[in-house]
Amino acid sequence: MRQLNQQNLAAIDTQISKPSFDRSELKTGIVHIGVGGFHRAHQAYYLQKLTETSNSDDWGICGIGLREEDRNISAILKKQDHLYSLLVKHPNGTVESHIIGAIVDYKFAIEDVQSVIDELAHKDTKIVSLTITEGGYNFNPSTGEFDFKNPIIQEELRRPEKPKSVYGYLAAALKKRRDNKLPAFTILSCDNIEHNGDVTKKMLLAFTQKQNPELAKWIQKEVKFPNSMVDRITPVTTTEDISFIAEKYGLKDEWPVTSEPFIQWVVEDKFSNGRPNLEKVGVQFVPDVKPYEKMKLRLLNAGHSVLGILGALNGYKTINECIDDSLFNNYLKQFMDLEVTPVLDTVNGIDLGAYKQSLRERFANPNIKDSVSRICSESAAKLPKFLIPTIKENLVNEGNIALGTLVISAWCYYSDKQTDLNDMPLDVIDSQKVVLEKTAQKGPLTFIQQETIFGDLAKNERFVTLYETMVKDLYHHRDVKKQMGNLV
Ligand code: CS2
Repeated sequence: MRQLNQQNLAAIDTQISKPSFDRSELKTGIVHIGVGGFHRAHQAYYLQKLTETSNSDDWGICGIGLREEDRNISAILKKQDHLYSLLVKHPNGTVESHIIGAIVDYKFAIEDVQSVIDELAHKDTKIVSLTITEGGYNFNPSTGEFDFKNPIIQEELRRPEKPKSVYGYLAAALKKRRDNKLPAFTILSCDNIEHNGDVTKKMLLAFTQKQNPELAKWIQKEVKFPNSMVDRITPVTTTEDISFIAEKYGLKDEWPVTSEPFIQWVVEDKFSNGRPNLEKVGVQFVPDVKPYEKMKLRLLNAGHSVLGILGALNGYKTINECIDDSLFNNYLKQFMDLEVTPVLDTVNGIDLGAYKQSLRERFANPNIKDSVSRICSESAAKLPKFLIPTIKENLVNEGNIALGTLVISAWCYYSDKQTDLNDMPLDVIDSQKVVLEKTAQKGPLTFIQQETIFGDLAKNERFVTLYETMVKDLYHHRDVKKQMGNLV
């Protein structure tokens, strides 16, 4: 068996596609913070395709890890010369395999603060992109304001030369660029947040206004923050994926990534310092990405949460298992049609009916086996972006809220018991797990009174009455399918 690395690349099985460009020539035009499965299956894949089809060597990627959890990733990527395999799994069982070489360097910030700042401040760095998760932006979801109470932020305000958070690093690097008279980079958020670029801008400005008001003025003037909508379902890598690559290609890859065939990236065309010609490989550049973002987050991501949370209580382990159940499939369809569609704006050139249908087909891909536990993970950060706003908008419009409300009721049970309805333990992954459990145990009303998640939803009589009835029924009869069946 061959270790995946640059030296062995030439000798590797020809059935797996390999980067056709000279990686040693690639400059790191993009520095990416938060290299996980999604970035590797999405942005890095697009950049590989671009570098293969164009003559440009300006757009290699340097990955950055800011968290302790990134230590292991850093070691594996280093061992593999930042190469990894991407397995694209089609619904008919076909697997397309690629070795991706678009990431050419990686820096683990905890070990080397200065080299991360230097990389960001390097003249070749034109774009800093982010996948730091929905919960990573340090704002209070109910007020939308920057959270200055975070002790890490407090520390960074006192000691700007010792950054820890994404904002600390961006500020330190932008300061260095300004002082060295280099142009600012673009900050490109690729997280599932509506108006992700605007949010990043607002947060970085709030932070720098406190830390260094002169710098904040420069950032305001020089840095562009395009909004973007990203899409590709990327399940958690499993040991089976690692064995598949070992058996099929004789390759030792400790951190492959798998994905569905579908891929989409819609970006606002406003960049501070140039951009790759990604339109050549299918990226859409548009003047305003907001309608695309809202459509995707409220249908796909919320749809995932609907299936995941209800499915978890019902004992399902994968998303395709959920959607194969006709009740779940129908429930999701009704949720999309009756509760989400009325709050969406029309998106030019998109047939919403076909889009919704395609989502249900993508969820049904039997080879993806996307786990319910991944979908339910970090729900405290996801639901305020994916689902709760839809309920709130429907309350204002006097629209339908029942299908979404049952999901909130189920989430209360899930957080409280951490078991399915047959008392089988669930793998709850949430940085707010302890708080969620405590508040749910104090009672379902206390659960929805968590303002950082629900805002003032617990003050809405129509919502509270329905929610309390549903929770009572769920705790008493423990039959979520019956409740779902009554609603569709
Ligand atoms: C998922 C997303 O995090 C989630 O719960 O909905 O990771 C989803 O798979 C991607 O956004 C697809 O583009």
